[in-house]
Amino acid sequence: MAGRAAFDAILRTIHRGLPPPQPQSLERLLRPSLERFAALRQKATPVLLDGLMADWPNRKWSLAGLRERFGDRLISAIPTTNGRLNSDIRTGVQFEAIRFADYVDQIERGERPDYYLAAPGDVWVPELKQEIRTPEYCRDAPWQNSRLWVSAPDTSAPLHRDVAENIFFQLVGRKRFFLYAPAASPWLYSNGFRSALPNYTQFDPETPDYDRFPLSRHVEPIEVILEPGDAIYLPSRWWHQVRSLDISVSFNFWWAQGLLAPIVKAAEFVKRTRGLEIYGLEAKLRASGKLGGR
Ligand SMILES: O=C(O)CCC(=O)C(=O)O
Repeated sequence: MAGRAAFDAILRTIHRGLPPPQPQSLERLLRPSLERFAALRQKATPVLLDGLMADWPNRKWSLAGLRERFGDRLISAIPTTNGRLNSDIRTGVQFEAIRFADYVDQIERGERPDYYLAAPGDVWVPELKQEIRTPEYCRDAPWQNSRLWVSAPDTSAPLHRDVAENIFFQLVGRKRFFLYAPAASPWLYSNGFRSALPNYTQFDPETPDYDRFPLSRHVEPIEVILEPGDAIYLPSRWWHQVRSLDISVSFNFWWAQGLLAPIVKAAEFVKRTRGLEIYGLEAKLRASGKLGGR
């Protein structure tokens, strides 16, 4: 048995073959205080957060408005096949630069482009960071990152997880999230430790293939639909698969603090020096003076 499968088998034995129970639905809280949020982080359970956009200067988001501002800009996007983000266990997730307006035009014509627009906020659309305020819960974290997501209906990202914590804002359209607790991992057929995507699984909760992945029958995802104006907190290492139900615009903040910060910083340093994921594309565009520009 290969490393990851053997590791997961040991974990299942420790749990006597049964996954620990996870909540059926998520709590919804109105702008919890810093102390309350610290307590939520301790519990490491996702929660819906209301009222975090109350102090944003712009709360009216539209695709047309974004095109007006960023239409000519080159923006990063991940190629998709039939709406599903391309991921490869040998090469990981690749980014390409596309023209913002071309992408939006295609979506508005009712087509599904062969891309999922996914652009780190600070580097590619820094103007948005003036309007989409970093939540106070993570403002002082020693490692932070953010991303703008724009997609056609029926675009999806496969089941994966991140070490960083996440607050995810849904700005336009709806998205469906499928969530599993970290403790469900040994039942989800994660990719091998040495693959380019060890944080992705082979199992797909939307089209479950129980002949290939029989153990996944034992774990049920939490399903939640984010409406425009909703935000969700995802603790470190929670599995998530996300599908756009409509034309969708989202913006999220990842952060790492405490023991997680050096882990995330080291992983990002390795990716940056090897030019992996977004970093290779950023280096190329920076050299030609086109990063964040036209
Ligand atoms: O919205 C999506 O499609 C993916 C979001 C995601 O993976 C994340 O915020 O970590």
